[in-house]
Amino acid sequence: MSILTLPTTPFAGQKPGTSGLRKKVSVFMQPGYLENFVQALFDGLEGCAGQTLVLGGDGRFHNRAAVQTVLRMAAAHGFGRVLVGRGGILSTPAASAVIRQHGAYGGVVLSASHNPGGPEGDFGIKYNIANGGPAPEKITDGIFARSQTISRYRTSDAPPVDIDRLGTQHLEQMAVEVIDPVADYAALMQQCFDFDAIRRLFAGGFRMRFDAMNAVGGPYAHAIVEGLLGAPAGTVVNGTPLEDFGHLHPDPNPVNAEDLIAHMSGPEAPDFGAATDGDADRNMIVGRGAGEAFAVAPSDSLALLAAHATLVPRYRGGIAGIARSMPTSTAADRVARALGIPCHETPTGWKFFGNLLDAGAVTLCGEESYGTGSEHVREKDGVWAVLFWLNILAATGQSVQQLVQAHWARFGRNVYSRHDYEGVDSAGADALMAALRAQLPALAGQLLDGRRVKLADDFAYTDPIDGSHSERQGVRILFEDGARIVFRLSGTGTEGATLRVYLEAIETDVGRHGVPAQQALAPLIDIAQRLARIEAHTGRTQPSVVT
Ligand code: G16
Repeated sequence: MSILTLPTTPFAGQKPGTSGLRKKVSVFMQPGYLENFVQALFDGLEGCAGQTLVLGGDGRFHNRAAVQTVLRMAAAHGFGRVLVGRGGILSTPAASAVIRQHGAYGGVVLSASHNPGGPEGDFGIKYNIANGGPAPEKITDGIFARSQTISRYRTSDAPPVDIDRLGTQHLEQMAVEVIDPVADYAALMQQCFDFDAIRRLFAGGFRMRFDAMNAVGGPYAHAIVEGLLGAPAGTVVNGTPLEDFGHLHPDPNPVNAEDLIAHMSGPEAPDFGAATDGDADRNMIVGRGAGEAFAVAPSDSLALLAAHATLVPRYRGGIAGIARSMPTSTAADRVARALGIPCHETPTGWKFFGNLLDAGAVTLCGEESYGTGSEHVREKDGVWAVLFWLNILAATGQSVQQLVQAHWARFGRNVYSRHDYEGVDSAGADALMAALRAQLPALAGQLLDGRRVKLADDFAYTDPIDGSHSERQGVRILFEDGARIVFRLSGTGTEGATLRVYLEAIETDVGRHGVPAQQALAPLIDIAQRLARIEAHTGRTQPSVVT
């Protein structure tokens, strides 16, 4: 065991409140940088001696080296056992499942989620607590505070562990158990869904394209979709995790997953398309439309899963409630009303769902950012969402498009879009938000292009379970007709600032459900650009990504 000195400058710029640290690989490779975070983390974990830690990542560049660093430091801090996914691989939801299943003290997940990987890309580390969910703010704030003051770290001098060999080895006194990264997770999925029905669906010729984007969803999709569910070989594409994701940006949306969209267009398109992101917690669902792909908006996906939940064995008895992040459309609220269950509105970030899930107050959760999940783990879960859709498709015999259109006909359509202005100057973005906040008191009751503002505020949230309070979670402008515009700055980017503008309008006229979202939302887009003076503050006339 050694006690080594950290470089004098601690890591800088972790945003307090984010669930982990995400930076360029080059930043993470600075001597002592990762060690600083891990020491600050372990210093705050009381009673971890003798306990079990779960460890794995999404396989991106630097994953293997970081696994060894964390293993050595865990041994020096007296952990009794570390469960590490073979090859250092564990998807974020699988890590959550393993933590819960094995009663672990917590878990370290190495991932920068949907951010690009490779030597020029991003790396990240996050800590999950014993319930399997992201560490709450009091833990992440503590890590950050300690990281600024510590000057040493404790590590083992033992040689690297062979993380490609299943079974138990020892690093000093600590047992290192290399586990199959898929096994526990696949068992959990079989408890959730009607695998027989989905198997029959595939056996009947149903065709699917699962694009794992060269990221960590691949091994799970291969084992479950092609293995356990009998989908033909080739159903899963880009299914081997690559250190640089094969230069793909593993953030499944119609822009980054354009190859999937292309395959879902045209007469040869399979029946169902799906993609997962870098660490397989996000998902995108795509159906086959009339000659073109039919991409399901994540907010609609959450609402539709909730409306059909009783078709799925795990949720056969009904769901207790739904939670969605504030910028996510209110489509789920309509379903909740119809089911007579609560729908909670939380700030952006999966960690805000944890208390509600632990308390049994909600069963399903979702976010506009392609994240959907349930009480089965404490993370959003991309492969679970895809299996949920497959279960519904098998149970109803309908297509994705038929299901969504029927949903809109019953509940109305929440036409939705997100406009991202990526990599803008941080000072300009901050000034934009400050100017918007300053306008809020005067906005209520105003008529903007014929729409009356019902409420304009900066979203604040009090957790109904533990009373913790979060402020300044995004500017929202709610109109009397149900339309909404939300502005917030991303918490996950690593370059400059990203302004997100979320736009939503309610369409109850079935005859207008086919109008393209950008067209239907044009008046709101115009209001948003004017109100926030986006061009003046950012120099941008157009968003960089529209989803
Ligand atoms: C993370 C959180 C998500 C959240 C997203 C927001 O996603 O886990 O719950 O919706 O950040 O991102 P942004 O602040 O950029 O809008 P992930 O997939 O990066 O872990």
